Amino acid sequence: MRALISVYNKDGIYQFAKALEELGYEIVSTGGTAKFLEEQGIKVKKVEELTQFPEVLSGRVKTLHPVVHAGILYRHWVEKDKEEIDRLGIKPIDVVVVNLYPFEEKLKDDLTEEELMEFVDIGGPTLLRASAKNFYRVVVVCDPKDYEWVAQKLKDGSLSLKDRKYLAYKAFSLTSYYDAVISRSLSSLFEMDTLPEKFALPFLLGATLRYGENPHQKGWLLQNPLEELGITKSKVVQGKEMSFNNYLDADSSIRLVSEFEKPACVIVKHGNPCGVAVGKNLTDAFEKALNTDRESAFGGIVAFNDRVDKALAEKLTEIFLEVVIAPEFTEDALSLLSKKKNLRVIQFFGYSYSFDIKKVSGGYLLQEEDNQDYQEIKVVSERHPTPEELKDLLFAWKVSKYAKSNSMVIAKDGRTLGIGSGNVSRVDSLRCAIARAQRYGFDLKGSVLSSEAFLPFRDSVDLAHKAGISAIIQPGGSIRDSEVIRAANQHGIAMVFTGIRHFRH
Ligand code: 93A
Repeated sequence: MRALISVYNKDGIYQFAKALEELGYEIVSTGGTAKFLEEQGIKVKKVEELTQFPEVLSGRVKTLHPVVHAGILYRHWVEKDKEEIDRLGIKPIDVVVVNLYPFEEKLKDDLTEEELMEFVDIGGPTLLRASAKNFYRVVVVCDPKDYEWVAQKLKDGSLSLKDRKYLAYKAFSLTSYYDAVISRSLSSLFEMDTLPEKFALPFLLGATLRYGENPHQKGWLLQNPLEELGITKSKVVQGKEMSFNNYLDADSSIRLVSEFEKPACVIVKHGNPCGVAVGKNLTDAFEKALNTDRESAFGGIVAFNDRVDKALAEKLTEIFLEVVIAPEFTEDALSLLSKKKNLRVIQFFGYSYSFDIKKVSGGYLLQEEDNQDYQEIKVVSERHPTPEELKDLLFAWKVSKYAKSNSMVIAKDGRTLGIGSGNVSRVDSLRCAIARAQRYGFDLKGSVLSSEAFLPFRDSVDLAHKAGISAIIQPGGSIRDSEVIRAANQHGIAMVFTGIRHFRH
């Protein structure tokens, strides 16, 4: 019996090699691994002895040899294979233990292109793929976490075909992931601006969730290792495990809150913002966001773009919230929040734009993320917005980007007063936004309105005027723009066009 061991990360390899040796395996190893094991008293045969060929090109070619690969790929149940390896004097290899050059980790170091390319492992993935292909006979181990149980099962003879299939599946998952990391890193390193025709989406299982959107659906969290930031890379500081819906809402909230200057607060419910504010300080921003719509904020997800302190934590514990997210928490804030056992507290480290994927039956829709705010702010009405109105218009416009279509956002003084979203009719969203604002006694006089897509009719302008709204921001581009602008002029409303829309489905 023969085991080939070639590992970059030598952690735990001595114990595993020792176990294999005791089971009667002959250990074959590459240069560094052989040296490491020999120093600890394990008898090792160098791959070079096996192949009768030295490691060349500074180790670029070590195991890429027919004697190695025929030893791995040999099928003892195929007569011709048997006859061939006997004739060529090749001995079968039964266990292959490999871990790869750490290309992904080296991306973080400041290496030159040439230095980085040396961390692209060629022989290692080849060993893994060959062994995984031949799982009927070969045991392939690519993760140090598996050393212990594999050794144990080899010892008591209980390593099953199912185990070998699992190990093979793991090896192929690793090599596909490894290559995807290389491909995507090179796309930025080489400044490629196109996507390859076929490209892998290398996801890592981040967590098995309690369930999906509903309890009868299974759910998982997948991490894209090529994206450094985002909700899947955040830290759960305390509280119950995050649910599928928590992740969705938390994601919307960190993306929206990241759009604003500090200090800002966003409260999200069912994927929609229900209160957003910038403030004098974070507590002020929170109170304003909360008071947009206290009813909807019940059980909400709250995100901040600055450090949460004790005073704010006190306020946060007064109401029922599902998740609190911030880039930082003071110690005393955390100890206060920790009294609420079920409250999930998440530290996030930022958010970066990448691709947006939506599932449709039989495939996916892929798009660039919506990372453009507007083309140009063009005043189309007779009256120009005042500087205060313009500030509020741009604030509300950011919120519109994250509210599901059709949405209408009413705001004033850096805070939302009423948000209507996810309606199939735009004017209904406005009715909803006004009703919400009025329910809490807000005076809408001098407030502004943002519509994430064009106003198709003048009805929304008329209704806005009746409610006291004095300025409107929208993309423009409707065939009835002139009618809509006329309505604004009749009411003395200032209207600006952005030139782009922010549909969100
Ligand atoms: O440079 S390689 O791509 N060429 C090879 O033929 C080869 N075979 C194994 N790298 C190769 N390996 C890798 O070497 C393994 O994946 C492992 O990470 C590493 C172990 O080398 P050493 O035993 O010399 O430390």
